[in-house]
Amino acid sequence: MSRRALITGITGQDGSYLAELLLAKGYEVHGMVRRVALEDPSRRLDRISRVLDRVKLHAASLESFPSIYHVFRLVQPDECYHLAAQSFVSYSFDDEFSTFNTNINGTHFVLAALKDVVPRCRFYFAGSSEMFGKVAEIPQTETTRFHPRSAYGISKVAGFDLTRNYRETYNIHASSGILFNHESPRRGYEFVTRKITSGIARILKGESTEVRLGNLDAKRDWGHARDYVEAMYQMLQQDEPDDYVVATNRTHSVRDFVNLAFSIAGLDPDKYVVTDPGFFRPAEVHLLIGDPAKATRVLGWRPKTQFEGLVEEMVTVDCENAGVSLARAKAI
Ligand code: G4F
Repeated sequence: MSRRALITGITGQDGSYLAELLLAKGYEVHGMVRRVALEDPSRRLDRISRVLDRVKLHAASLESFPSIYHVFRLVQPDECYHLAAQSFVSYSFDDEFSTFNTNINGTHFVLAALKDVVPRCRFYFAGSSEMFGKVAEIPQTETTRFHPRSAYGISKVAGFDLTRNYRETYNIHASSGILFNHESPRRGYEFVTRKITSGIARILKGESTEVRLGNLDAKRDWGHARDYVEAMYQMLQQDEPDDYVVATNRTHSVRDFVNLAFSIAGLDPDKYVVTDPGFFRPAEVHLLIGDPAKATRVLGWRPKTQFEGLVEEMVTVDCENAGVSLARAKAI
């Protein structure tokens, strides 16, 4: 009988890649989605359109314990990947309250339902490099002290602690991935990488003349989401649950991303990129770079896509989607 996986946040970037991976491995894949998503499939289920006929979706809300409990009773999963969250750091400065509600209570509800209904179900929590915040050491590892700089980062530390607590207290097979930034052509438009690559496509199409950005000096360890979901899967295949850094061990500034993306499109960033103080954050995480040695040693995981390939793929796909030929763009 095939194994059953339940993914919260299946409609997001990571959820869509993970659903594809698990289906390819023969899993029966279930997704927990908000009711509004089911009512607006063309927009909200876009990322999982390729697999929509092969996954089973269940309406539930991270704000409602009964709705989550009901889905666990119905699905009886062997593995649960808890990816759903308010994941935009910037927004967490505008609304700390909803970020805490969704990310902390939501994680607690999922863990509590799992413990009650399917205590042998393996659990994955989507931790984040934002937990390191004002970094205590370079590069960051599983033992680096957390110092979050936003409500988002704090909420992820709480989720991480909840996950470890359920592991130690209730003997749940619960693991956390401390994932550094991971991008793809399926990234949300509000995140800086997609904002840049989709902005380039709009410029080439003649629909825009600029890309407005905040802090270009922030540095991130950027990998490809498709690679990172493999690490999530591997964590739940281990005999013992544990926590793992998932990163590339390379860091680049936002400016590096801008320069490479614009050069791929044959454009001069100085003509189009505008620095806008409105996009600066009240507290910034200046430098992230992760050491994935433990994930490599224990899980056999390595990033397959490097920074250059990631940027090229994102620019290319956004231009294709906009109907702009990159070859022609370069000739302009
Ligand atoms: O793309 P970002 O919004 O991602 P951020 O804040 O690093 O968070 C992402 O990665 C985390 C993992 O470390 C996840 F946990 C989290 O859910 C999310 O996926 O911003 C990246 C950097 C920041 O330093 C930001 O200040 O880009 C800088 N930036 C500069 N201009 C901008 C902009 N960010 C955004 N979103 N928009 C700008 O215009």
